[in-house]
Amino acid sequence: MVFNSATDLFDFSTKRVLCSSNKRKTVCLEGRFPNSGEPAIIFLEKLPISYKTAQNLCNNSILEKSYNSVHNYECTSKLSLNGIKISTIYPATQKHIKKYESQPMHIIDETSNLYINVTLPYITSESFNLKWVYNIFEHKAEEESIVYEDTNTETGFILLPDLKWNQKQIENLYLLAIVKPRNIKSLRDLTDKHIPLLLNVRDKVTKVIKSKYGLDESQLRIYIHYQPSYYHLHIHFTYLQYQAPGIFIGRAHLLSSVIKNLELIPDYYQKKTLQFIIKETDGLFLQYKEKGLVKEVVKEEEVVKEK
Ligand code: M7G
Repeated sequence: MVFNSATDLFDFSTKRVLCSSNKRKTVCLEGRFPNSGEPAIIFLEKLPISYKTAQNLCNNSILEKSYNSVHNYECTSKLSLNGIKISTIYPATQKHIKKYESQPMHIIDETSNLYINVTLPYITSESFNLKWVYNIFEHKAEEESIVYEDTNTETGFILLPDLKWNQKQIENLYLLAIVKPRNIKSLRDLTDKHIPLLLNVRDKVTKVIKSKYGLDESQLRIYIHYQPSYYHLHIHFTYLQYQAPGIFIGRAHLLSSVIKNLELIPDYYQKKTLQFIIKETDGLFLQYKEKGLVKEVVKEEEVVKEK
């Protein structure tokens, strides 16, 4: 949603908190904008303190001694140093709401058979809309944000800032390379034939990041999510020191390992059992649960009986 004035945002009425994180300093709210029938999500995130901001904070703030210690202070800074990034999703579908809602998680062991018989049919019928990706390709959206474009239909890609990055400081640098071929849904579709594509993305993006943002390849976390939210292959580039969401084991696969695996075994990702972490309310989890494919601990009495 594009706001004509900040008033729309101020008048957002909150229905509930979907999730929050003290560590990441974020909170995600479900609610409604004034005069709109459909639900919306707003995601608020405190911005990292860059070196420049830190200096300004020291020079331009009111400091009060904290009540419990002589060494701690509470700092009230100028509004301009107190930025909060706000992202909105409007209209928000039930799928969006589930994606952001805090939920118990589970780990699934997906064999190649389970991929073909459970995951693939589900993602073919149910995955998130890719219109935003095609709009970017056709320069109908975010054209001014494109950092680099390689137009080759087999090895090309578009590099642009991820929605999560406000581009103001490298402390939370987050860029996305979206590949040009439209037939690679995820890691599962990658074979040795895609090595030139992956190398091209890695080599060109790291050069661009070095010249534009001054970071070396060794300072970047470069990875692919499995399962992704959007089934059109894209590669995440984040600053290594930034604890970006989704960098944990069970979600992120380092690009360098992906390339090495494909060099060793051409159909590695068609054969491999892949583990993924998924929320309990996710439709894909429910498919696995219905089919009795979620690992559960056998009750103690049953173990005793079997002895
Ligand atoms: P993912 O691995 O499919 O799943 O990543 P995730 O969203 O659970 O991480 C998709 C990435 O695309 C995320 O990092 C999103 O923040 C980003 N993204 C999603 N949308 C709808 C947009 C968009 O419209 N523009 C941009 N620039 N990034 C987006």
